[in-house]
Amino acid sequence: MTQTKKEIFRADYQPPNYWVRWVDLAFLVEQDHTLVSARILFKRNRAIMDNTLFLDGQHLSLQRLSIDGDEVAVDDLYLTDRGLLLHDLPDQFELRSEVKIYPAENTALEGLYQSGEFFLTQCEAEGFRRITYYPDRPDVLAPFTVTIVADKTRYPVLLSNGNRLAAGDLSHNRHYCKWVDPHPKPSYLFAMVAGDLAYIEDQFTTANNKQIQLRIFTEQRNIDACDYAMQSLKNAMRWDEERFNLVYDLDEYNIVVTDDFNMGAMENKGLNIFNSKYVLAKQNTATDQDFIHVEAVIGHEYFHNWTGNRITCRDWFQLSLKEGLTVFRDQEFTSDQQSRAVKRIEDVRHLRSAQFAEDASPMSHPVRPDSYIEINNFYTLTVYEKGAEVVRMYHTLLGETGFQKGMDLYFKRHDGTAVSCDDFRHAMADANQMDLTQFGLWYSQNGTPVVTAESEYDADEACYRLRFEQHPPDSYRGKTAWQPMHIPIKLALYDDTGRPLKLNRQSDTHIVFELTQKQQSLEIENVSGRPTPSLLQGFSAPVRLKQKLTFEDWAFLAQHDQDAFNRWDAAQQLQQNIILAKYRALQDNETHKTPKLFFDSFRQLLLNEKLDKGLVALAITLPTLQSLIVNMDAVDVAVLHRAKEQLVDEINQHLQVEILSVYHQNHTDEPYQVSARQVAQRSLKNRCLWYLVQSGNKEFYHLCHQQHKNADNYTDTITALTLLAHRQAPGYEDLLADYYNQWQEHPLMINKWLSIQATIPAEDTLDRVRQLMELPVFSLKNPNAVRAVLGAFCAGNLTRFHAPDGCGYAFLADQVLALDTINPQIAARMVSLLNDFRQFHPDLRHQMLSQIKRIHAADKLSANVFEIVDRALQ
Ligand code: 0A1
Ligand code: ZN
Repeated sequence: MTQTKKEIFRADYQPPNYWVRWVDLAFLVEQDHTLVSARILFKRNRAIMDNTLFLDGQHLSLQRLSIDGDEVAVDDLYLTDRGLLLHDLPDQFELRSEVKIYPAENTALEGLYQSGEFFLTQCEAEGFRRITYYPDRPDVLAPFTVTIVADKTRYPVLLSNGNRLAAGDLSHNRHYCKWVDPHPKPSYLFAMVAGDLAYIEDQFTTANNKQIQLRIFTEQRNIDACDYAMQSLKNAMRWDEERFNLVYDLDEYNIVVTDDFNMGAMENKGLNIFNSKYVLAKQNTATDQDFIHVEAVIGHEYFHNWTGNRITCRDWFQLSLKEGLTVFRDQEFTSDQQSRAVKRIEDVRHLRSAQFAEDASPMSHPVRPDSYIEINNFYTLTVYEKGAEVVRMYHTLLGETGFQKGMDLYFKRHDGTAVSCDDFRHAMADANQMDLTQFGLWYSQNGTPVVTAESEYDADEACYRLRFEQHPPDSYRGKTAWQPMHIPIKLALYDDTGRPLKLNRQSDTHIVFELTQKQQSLEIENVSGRPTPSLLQGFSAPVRLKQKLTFEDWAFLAQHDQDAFNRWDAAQQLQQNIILAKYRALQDNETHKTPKLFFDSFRQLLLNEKLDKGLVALAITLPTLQSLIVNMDAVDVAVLHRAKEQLVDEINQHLQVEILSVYHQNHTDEPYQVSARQVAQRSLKNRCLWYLVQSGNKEFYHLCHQQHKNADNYTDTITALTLLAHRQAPGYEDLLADYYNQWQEHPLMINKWLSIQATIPAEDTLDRVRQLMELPVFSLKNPNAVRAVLGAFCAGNLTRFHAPDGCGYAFLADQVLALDTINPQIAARMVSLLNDFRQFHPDLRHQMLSQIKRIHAADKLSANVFEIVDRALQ
């Protein structure tokens, strides 16, 4: 093991010794290398009496360097593989440097790298140091001017941040482009692109009547798949004006699309770079979910322009300042465009299965972490998704008006600067004259708090009392004792006819109870019969709520709750209870009989025509194995899978007629649209098809083949193909072969084909996966392909990944070690798939741990992978 990076602590934050006044960069792009010339004006930070300056720099070949025109011999510099130390510096000086870099050799996809035939950059979090020597930290903000020079034939498109100022021809078939970004920004928001890219364009007129030029650049072969993304961009720009009063601030907005990207997309000022997965979408190549994700990610990156770019992070510990807030904003955008209920349920489903798992794992960390070795390991569900829940709680506590007042004050105070999560909290508090001191614990205490609720009804007094208690999470690992948090609990009470009770003098039928103490009670008077409580409506806080409701109570809520989220959740609780009961019975060699009430409740939801069909589809979707495992100990995955299958069989036995009829009712031949109504209808129909095919009945295989053949849209085709392949129904291999022949030149489409096969729940799937990885369409260098095969197998095929002989774990470890030499960021993401080892049966857990140990002991591990496995072993 070689670990070259040390642990960095939030408490050690120091402002920089020098600020940067401006940056002027010039890129001379050649095929095999790029020459980067930098002119940077530094000015000493008067608050600090230190005239040394450390400039980050990695994988740079320094050609020359001068200070105020005086050349410094490279041999005289304090130069290491992490950067350059300058000392005895004047108060203000101009640094000039020239470095050579080799983008085609950069497989880590950080800094300047090659994708296909073009070059592009990724600088967040610390990629800029692979481009030039610079104080590569988010609190150093400067305006940038960038000139790019390149061969005109090979690289006709030259882009950078801001507005294009000039362009023209040069000798030797070269040309140049000069870009100016007037908004001071940290280096992580820098971007540049050079290549032969096609584009589509459009305009947007802002609320203050400015015309913005919008362009999406992509390789020619994808140019017909960008229209939906363009429309999404315009929707996002309008929405941010209307809901947040935020208007775009440059003359142009450019997006570049690449197949080679470590994450989803990047919000570089005025020049977003997108993973092709979140831009390219056409009716015959994208599912409804793909379209919705495109709109959400386009929105997310656009919203960063104000929450992230105009106001950025003081240091990387504050990452959730921009990410939590921007995820909250993109969630609201999707909720306003699509179905709010469905969006909330999907987000919480993801949070409770994946973020709760992270928060119970060795990687558990607060929303604002206290330390890290490799910051790229902290682009986590906790920082993003739990961070968004924290922002949502301000919204729940303050209401839309109060929240917007807080946002206004935040921009008024901090526009153009780099700030902390505390600054955001203070703006929210001050704008609303509210004390949010205790609320700050959401940023500092890790783990998922547990809230228990007990109720008491006093018929004589007509009084109903709810007693709440909050408990520290098992995984809490702060240095000080855990403190009770400020937890908003939105709730309602229903009488036995399903009508909500009036809860206060204002006759509100729901209230937000603020749980701030360890134990706290709420009393409601004039309650004429024992009500059924609906607690934590809309999932008003990211906690594990434990309440003693009966099977009948859950069924009642599944039928009556007016809060769509809690209605879905009640249905889930019923399903979860049954699956767990079957799991225990299987372990004890007993049989479990599902109560009739369950099927009645299921039928009511399935056939309820008044409900949003998207909600019905979710309510009849059984919990995933992953979401069950988070709430269990010593899990035997194979038995859990069998328990779930038993329930599916019983549902089919009792309700197949109804399921088939709902399928047919929702199988229309309307022309395809990505409208909320049609998306909901397809999701319900395809969930019904899932049940039908699970029965193994040939008639339904036929139905599935019919849908596959006749569909006019990709959602219906790929669903049918997936169902047939996962059941290994007759003919599925031919369908897969046809698919490959049709789409082998299209990486996104092939990735779906790879994922379908990696998630077949069959004994020989690991062999299949190994074969798939030999195909020319697969490469460990491509993160999307790695996620499509490895990610899908390990996270989406739990029975095979957790095969009792441990072959799944050994396979993952082999791949992680191979990947680590290519792309440490992706290797670290993949090794994290072993992080939940504590949840499993000792036979599985020990094998998972032995693979973690094997990786830990390997030579030359990246800091990225080292940090994950080292934490797991602590
Ligand atoms: N800020 C981006 C996510 C992102 C983070 C790191 C990256 O490279 C290591 C790339 C993108 C977002 O939130 O969309
Ligand atoms: Zn983001």
